[in-house]
Amino acid sequence: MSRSHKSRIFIGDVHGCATELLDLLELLQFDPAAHALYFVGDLVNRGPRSLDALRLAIEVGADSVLGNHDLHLLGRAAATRSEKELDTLDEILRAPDRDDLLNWLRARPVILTWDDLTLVHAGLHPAWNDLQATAARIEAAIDWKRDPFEQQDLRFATSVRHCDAEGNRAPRSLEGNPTPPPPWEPWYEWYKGTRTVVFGHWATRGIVSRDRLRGLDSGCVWGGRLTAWIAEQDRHLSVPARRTYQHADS
Ligand SMILES: [Mn+2]
Repeated sequence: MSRSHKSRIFIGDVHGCATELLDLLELLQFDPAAHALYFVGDLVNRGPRSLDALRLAIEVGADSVLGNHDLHLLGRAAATRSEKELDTLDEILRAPDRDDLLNWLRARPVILTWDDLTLVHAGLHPAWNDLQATAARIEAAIDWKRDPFEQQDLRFATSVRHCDAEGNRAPRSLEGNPTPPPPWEPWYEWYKGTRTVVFGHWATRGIVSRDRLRGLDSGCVWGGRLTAWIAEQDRHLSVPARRTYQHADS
């Protein structure tokens, strides 16, 4: 079976929930000969088994776009970012296969596009029309010797929630507000593209199933669910979190 005939399966934010990832792959009857597997990013951090989640993604031949927590891990490894209170990244940073794992993660794209779909961790800027060119530009500009969040487009793609029509981000003071006042709207309200955007990053919003939008972060690490979307069938499958691993949101 050629790659183009495989069903594409997208999995939401794993955040180190490797046990639930195994549960979900079993429920999906995941078969690498029949399925192409993609993660929306944030494979690691906050949850209990980030090392296993990362190793598993690589072992099963999956691909992923970079999420803000993946970038934070790479920043910590490069000492361009410092430890945060809720980080659960030490087991990766101390692993014997650390370099292989980090090299794999560092090589992941920021945006992946097909004729019909786009995969990005958080969201797309209203001014990004040619997504392939935008992705190439962002990826070419990454300098791993600097804090990745200093690069504004990279930061946008991996962390936006609300923005205005010009793509200006809502101020930090409004980050926790689910319905901030105008002009702030969820980034996807400004999306004019034709491809369906598959994304994660927004556990408090949860599953988004609207025209040209498939948001897959159902908050597994917060005690919610881990969700997969099978593109070829337009079908969701999910498994419950075995427990609540984190209580704060971010
Ligand atoms: Mn995220």
